[in-house]
Amino acid sequence: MQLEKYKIDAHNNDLLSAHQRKLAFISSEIENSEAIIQKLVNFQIAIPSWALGTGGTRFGRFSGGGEPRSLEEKIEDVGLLHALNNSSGAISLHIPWDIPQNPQAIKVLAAQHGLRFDAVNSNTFQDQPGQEKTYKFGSLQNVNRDIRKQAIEHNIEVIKHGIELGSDSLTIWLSDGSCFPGQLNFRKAYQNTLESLEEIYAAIPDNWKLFLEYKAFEPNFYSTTVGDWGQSYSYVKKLGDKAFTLVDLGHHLPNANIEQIVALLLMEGKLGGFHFNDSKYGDDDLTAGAIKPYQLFLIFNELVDGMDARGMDHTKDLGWMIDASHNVKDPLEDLLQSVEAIMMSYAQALSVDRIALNKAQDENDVVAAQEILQNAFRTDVRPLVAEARLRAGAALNPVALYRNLKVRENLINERGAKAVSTGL
Ligand code: LRH
Ligand code: MN
Ligand code: MN
Repeated sequence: MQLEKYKIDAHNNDLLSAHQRKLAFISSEIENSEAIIQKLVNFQIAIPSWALGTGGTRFGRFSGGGEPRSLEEKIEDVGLLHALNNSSGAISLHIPWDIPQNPQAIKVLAAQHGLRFDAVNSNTFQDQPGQEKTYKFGSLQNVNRDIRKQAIEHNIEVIKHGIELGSDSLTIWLSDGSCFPGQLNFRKAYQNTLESLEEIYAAIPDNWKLFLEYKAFEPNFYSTTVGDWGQSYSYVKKLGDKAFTLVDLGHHLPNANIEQIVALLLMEGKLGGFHFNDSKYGDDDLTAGAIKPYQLFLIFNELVDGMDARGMDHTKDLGWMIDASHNVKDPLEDLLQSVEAIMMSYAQALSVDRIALNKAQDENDVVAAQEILQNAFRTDVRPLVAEARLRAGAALNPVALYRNLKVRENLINERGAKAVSTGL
């Protein structure tokens, strides 16, 4: 489906005067609003190819229809998102869920939609049809050298696909671990995993990054071999300068202080990037900001502070990705909501008066510090995010335009009501 520019312009014209009123107010409230808008225009969040279809649970999956049936259609869907919000200019592929048969043509198609390829993800948590050896008892940690070798080779294969597409990072998430005490020798599992990672790391090109994503539980329920940020950090530290920890917001034990984890990883130069989502219980993969928006803001507060302290480029020096996929929403509407929530948190964090905050911290003025952060969080920055979209030629209200244009209905007409995407 094509989203013509004149339709976006007509939508924007309808909303323009109300938008300008709100923008004028917020610009008078926030001193650096112009600089924030510029940063928002440049900020891009990668869309995972596996979030374009309705996710499911092990109890069922309820497709909404019109889901992308091929990598080409997934790129088209991300292209639609990007046309609507100008903030989804990259796609993250999961291999072998998405194998580019003709990488050159795929690259051209992505470029036509203004998209680039973000991190490529390997998959050694499932057995694929025709696969020789099983990952039932782990992949990179496995007691069997041949199984480890198969998993290493798969990762190297994924790097090759990524190089062909112009990607510059590999994300490794391992489901490796154990379900029962005694099943695994923790130290041997660690050593095997480290040696396997070293072999993969040796195949990482010089201009690439390796992201090691941690997760506390699931599918293993007693131990996970890369179970928390400390474990990931200990591996990436040993691997070298191209290896970093990836934080997926849903992968922590309840009440973990994620913003503190982020601050410390950044300080150590080992924060690689994010998988944004939200959750109430565990790895629920709900829309970013749907449950704990204050936490999302506090994370961005640390990011802005820490990245600026290290002179990092907000747009390039970390990997920004969404990782969400659930059961009840139209996935494209959900992704628009996630991107909006992330942009709002980023804008709010950029509006924090850092000099005043530092002063309050240095004077142990707890109340003032809290006031500064909560003021920023309670400020409605949506007009700034909308203005960034307007300036970039995207829609003032992407979800409303998506609905007005009946995008899902069109996709169902084109692809069929039973079209179900590959992935989780
Ligand atoms: C694991 C995870 C990881 C996978 C994705 C499908 O829970 O977050 O990032 O690659 O889900
Ligand atoms: Mn993830
Ligand atoms: Mn996850």
